[in-house]
Amino acid sequence: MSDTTTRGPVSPGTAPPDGSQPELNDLTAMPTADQIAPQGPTVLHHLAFMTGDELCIPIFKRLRQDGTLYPVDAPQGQGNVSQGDQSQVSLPIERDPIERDTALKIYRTMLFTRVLDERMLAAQRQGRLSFYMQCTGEEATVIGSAAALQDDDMIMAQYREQGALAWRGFSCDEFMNQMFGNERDYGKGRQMPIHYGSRDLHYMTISSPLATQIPQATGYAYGQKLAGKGQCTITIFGEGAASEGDFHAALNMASVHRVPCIFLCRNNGYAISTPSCEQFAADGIAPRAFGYHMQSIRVDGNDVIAVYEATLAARKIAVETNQPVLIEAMTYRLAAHSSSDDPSGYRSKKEEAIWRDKDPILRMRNWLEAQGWWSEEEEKTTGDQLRREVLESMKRAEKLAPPALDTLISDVYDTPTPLLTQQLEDVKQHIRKYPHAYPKGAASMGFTAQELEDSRKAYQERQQRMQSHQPVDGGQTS
Ligand SMILES: Cc1ncc(C[n+]2csc(CCOP(=O)(O)OP(=O)(O)O)c2C)c(N)n1
Ligand SMILES: [Mg+2]
Repeated sequence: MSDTTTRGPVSPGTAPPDGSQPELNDLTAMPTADQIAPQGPTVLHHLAFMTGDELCIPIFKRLRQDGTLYPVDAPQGQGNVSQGDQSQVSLPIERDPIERDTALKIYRTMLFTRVLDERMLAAQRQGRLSFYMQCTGEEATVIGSAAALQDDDMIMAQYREQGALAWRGFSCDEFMNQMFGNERDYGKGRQMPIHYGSRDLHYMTISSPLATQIPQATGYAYGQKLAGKGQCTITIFGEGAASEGDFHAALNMASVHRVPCIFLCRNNGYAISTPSCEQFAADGIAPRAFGYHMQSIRVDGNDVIAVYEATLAARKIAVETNQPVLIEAMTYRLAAHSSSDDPSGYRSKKEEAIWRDKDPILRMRNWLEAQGWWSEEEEKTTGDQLRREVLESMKRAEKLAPPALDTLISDVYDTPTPLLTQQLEDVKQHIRKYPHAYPKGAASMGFTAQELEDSRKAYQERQQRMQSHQPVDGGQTS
């Protein structure tokens, strides 16, 4: 027995059936339950529990690994984004999926990101850099999505999305200055490597506490909606971060307040050593959107065309109808979690090999070559040129001085507090005593190379005297 006359509860974020925008907080403008077309039985007179397994979320794929395209299947809509019925939105897929110049720029950015990752991990192993995190294997998700946005849309990322920043034009020198924390680092050397950010490029500075950027993105997108300039925000996060409460609060608020925000989850299979099968019992991240009455799509994250088209369509929905969208990109973290991690302790070489065969860069290269847009020769020349660029840039950044010591206490208070000022003075005194132990800090305080050398020798002599139990003050005892 079923009853199809009523349907509820109704989300207050649901648009009126006439397609007009409800005023915020104007609940009288919201549709009532009977205005929403029922789609199935809403009242049952027998027990029926549901788990969500009734839904099977497919994966949107466009590109095979050999570079050929899958034939597009129905339905193909006319590109209308429905305001009223949000149950399904189909947008047309362009026949030429990505135009040539954009495709080549995406590919070069993917190559740059891979080269940067290789060189910086090597630099960390050589002791030149304290820490690094690779995007390896996830370049299609990160760069394909960034490429589908407008340049002034906001990006709020997690930490593995250097490719999105490179896409926006962050230079190799800017990456290096951040990683080496030198005087040109926008963050003034206060953060670990990989905490990039650029106000000019609309890329919020990375913050490591997981998921903090997700509710911030909802808030930022709300501001964009109020500003009415047709911009949106994308927030990118891992499936591990989606276990934080912040994720749920962010989606709920975004849906209730109808904000133009794209939530892009990189489901790369792991949160450090925890495989996704141990992270959640349900079918991944995509279905979580339904709990908030949001549109959701799952894409092959190693398929740059699928990611690009899904993000393009999500942007259209977000900006034209002020609705948030969730994208779950299925991909794989080919590298270790970070330079401090060793995945051999928790996953097999066989598993890694399976995913190496699905390399997103190789897949895109195959497609570009099939289009006649790329060649073996260009691959080699570009690879050599990128490796040179990264190495030269690294050498430049390493040589630059650190930020001036006084900046340690600037930017928080208009006038630093007496305690902070005293602490800075203590640091300086300590450096004056042992300048050779803090060569960069000492250099920024005006110590010459000769003075550092003298300090080092004096220190060594003191140490030797102490080891041979000679009095430090030259034998004079009181
Ligand atoms: C609030 C918080 N808890 C724990 C950590 C430690 N931590 C750093 S990265 C990470 C795993 C995140 O996994 P995921 O979100 O899937 O991103 P991925 O590293 O796979 O890209 C954890 C637990 C943290 N940085 N912040
Ligand atoms: Mg992960």
